[in-house]
Amino acid sequence: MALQAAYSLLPSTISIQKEGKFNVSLKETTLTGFSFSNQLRADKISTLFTSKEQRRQKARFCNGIRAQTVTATPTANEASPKKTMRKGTAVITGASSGLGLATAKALAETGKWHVIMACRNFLKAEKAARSVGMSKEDYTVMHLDLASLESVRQFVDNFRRTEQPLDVLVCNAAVYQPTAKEPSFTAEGFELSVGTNHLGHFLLSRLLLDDLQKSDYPSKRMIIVGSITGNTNTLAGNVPPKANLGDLRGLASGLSGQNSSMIDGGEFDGAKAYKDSKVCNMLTMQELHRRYHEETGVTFASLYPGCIATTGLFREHIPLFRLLFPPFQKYITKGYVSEEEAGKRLAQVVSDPNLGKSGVYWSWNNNSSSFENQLSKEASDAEKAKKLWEVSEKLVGLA
Ligand code: LMG
Ligand code: NDP
Ligand code: PMR
Repeated sequence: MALQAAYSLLPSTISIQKEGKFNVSLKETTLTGFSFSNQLRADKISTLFTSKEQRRQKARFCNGIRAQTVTATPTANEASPKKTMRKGTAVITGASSGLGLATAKALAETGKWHVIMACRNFLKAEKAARSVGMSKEDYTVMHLDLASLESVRQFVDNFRRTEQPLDVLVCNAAVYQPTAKEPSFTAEGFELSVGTNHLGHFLLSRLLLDDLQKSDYPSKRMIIVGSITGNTNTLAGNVPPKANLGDLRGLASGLSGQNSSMIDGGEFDGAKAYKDSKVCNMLTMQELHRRYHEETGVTFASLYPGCIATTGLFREHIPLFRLLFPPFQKYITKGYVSEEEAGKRLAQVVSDPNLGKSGVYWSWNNNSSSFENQLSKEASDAEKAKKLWEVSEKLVGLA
């Protein structure tokens, strides 16, 4: 019965193998792995071109090679990655556990990055960094509580006072309240999941865009972590409750619980609020791309790193779920990835020249090769993205 119900949810892009295993999309199973030797060639070639016209030729040439290897192609506005004398500086929100911590570790290990761990719990972040073996010179912990817009502004001021450049911003932190019966609220009175995951990051990204723009780093990027569960063109996105922002009437009236704590104006549901917040994250990335990519040269991207079933995200779920969810994802859906692997994936979106295209929602196939994934109808709705932008601006005090 459960299986039948699950099958009936399948959209046309999802294939099911005979044994009853799920594959997220056909594209994932048919893509070939990407060839490292070709990439090396492309990078060698890139150093041979210097003038503007030569760079254009190089872009055409390298794009040809890349098209055979991965689906990513660098855009005209992102300068070709060249050797830089200084380390890159990446701010990662929620780097005290899970994906954020694994990404901080992966970047620090390259020796090319200094990571600003933007965390609500200073001591936890410091301990976490040490527990994964990060060296003191590779990171700085700075306080940021995304559930307070005042704290977001304070963080930006504190960061600017350090006079470090900002080369990459990773909006990663999130809360998930699957078992909450009643909504809880941020300092400014917004429902906690959307308030933290979307509104806190919305203000942070808008404020730090100026700093990113000023950076002289060859590849400046802003990444907002999305998820498959917000995309209703997938099986995972069809597990109830489904994401749906409706006409944003609840958000427009302040998400305060007076009228509604849900974006669509409906009854509170913690799992739906989280999935809605992920749709907001993916819409915001695309709106940033449309408004600012050309003008600033910043690459905007989102991603689904795979199902990291062991992270702290599920801390509020019932114990039975926490016990069964990792084996379910490992052996049944095959969507499971370790924190380490997911961290490497996000680190690629931060610094890999092949993933320099703006406006993309990245995913990985079973061979761990990246590809540009399709977002659901709602998560790619440009009208909705614009409306979300305008309503969010008002809520965070930017308009
Ligand atoms: C909502 O319910 C709540 O309303 C909301 O408040 C919030 O909590 C939200 O996302 C959180 O959940 C949605 C959810 C609740 O409902 C469903 O998912 C509907 C389907 C329920 C079906 C449950 C049966 C599971 C059977 C799995 C079959 C999948 C197909 C596999 C094909 C296999 C072929 C061989 O649901 C739950 O919360 C229930 C808890 C779900 C736990 C998920 C783990 C499933 C465990 C399945 C056993 C796996 C055992 C692992 C061992 C593998 C060894 C090989
Ligand atoms: P974790 O719970 O392990 O990490 C979330 C991080 O966010 C923690 O460091 C947490 O801090 C931080 N955080 C929560 N609230 C705030 C706040 N108010 N201010 C600042 N930081 C805060 O979960 P994951 O690593 O799994 O999640 C990371 C991202 O990955 C999220 O965006 C999630 O949506 C996304 N994702 C996760 C998937 C998964 O399967 N796990 C799949 C797809 C996407 P603290 O340590 O203090 O609690
Ligand atoms: Mg889901 C290909 C199948 C697939 C994938 C990749 C995920 C990812 N999930 C899949 C399938 C299913 N899940 C099926 C068939 C079920 C019904 C048994 C199911 C159930 C389920 C639950 C109850 N899944 C969940 C939950 C959660 O509470 C998680 C959630 O929705 O959090 C918002 C979750 C997730 N499943 C995933 C991923 C990545 C999650 C974590 C949520 C996220 O970060 O977006």
